[in-house]
Amino acid sequence: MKKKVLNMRKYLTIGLCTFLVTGLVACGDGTERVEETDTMDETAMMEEETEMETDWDTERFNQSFTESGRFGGWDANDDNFLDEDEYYESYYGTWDVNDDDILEEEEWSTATRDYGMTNQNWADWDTNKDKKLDKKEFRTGAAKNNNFSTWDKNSDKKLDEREYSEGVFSTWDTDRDNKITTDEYNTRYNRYYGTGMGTTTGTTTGTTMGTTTGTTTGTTMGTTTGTTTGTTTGK
Ligand SMILES: [Ca+2]
Ligand SMILES: [Ca+2]
Ligand SMILES: [Ca+2]
Ligand SMILES: [Ca+2]
Repeated sequence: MKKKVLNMRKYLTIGLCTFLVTGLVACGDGTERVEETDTMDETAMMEEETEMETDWDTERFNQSFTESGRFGGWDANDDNFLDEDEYYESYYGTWDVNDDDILEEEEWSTATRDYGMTNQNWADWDTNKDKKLDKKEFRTGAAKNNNFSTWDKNSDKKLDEREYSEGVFSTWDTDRDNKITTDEYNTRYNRYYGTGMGTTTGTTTGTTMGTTTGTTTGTTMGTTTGTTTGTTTGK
């Protein structure tokens, strides 16, 4: 018996042209924001502090210093005294007027003058010659001028707030007449201990933000599928 089976299947599937175009174009709306804030009226900030033209004596200075709250911030262990470590830490921060944790020559130069340290030589302080003072260099240099023990009136090796304040006052009162002029006070006090009285503070902040956001997305997909299957079986 002969059986011939021809099974031919021709199966052609042509899937042609499945063509998908997805085009998505999204143009975000341009967003533009402009903010201008706080253009302060500087005339409004003008001080009327003419009554501050009197000199500063010790009492007034102490009061101002106490009100600044600086001392408590330096007293790391909260025992109401500054020991030498606390003192030098605070002193370093005081001299670092721009608060960048580096004592540059310019800051050093101004501060040594303001704190009555005459005939100082930068090279003697900056012993590793990197053009800045680290805390160790600072302490060594400052200790030679011995303000700590001079200010420590009762010689208990620590400074209370009054000793500190009077120490600063006596350092700044260079002609020893127990007065500091308003000019000297304003310049030095505000430089080292923050904003005191008789100060004009003006802040002008202008912020302009312009933001434009655009998103364009295009997707094109083209798919062509063709399948041909032929099977021949002979027996
Ligand atoms: Ca302390
Ligand atoms: Ca600095
Ligand atoms: Ca140095
Ligand atoms: Ca003391």
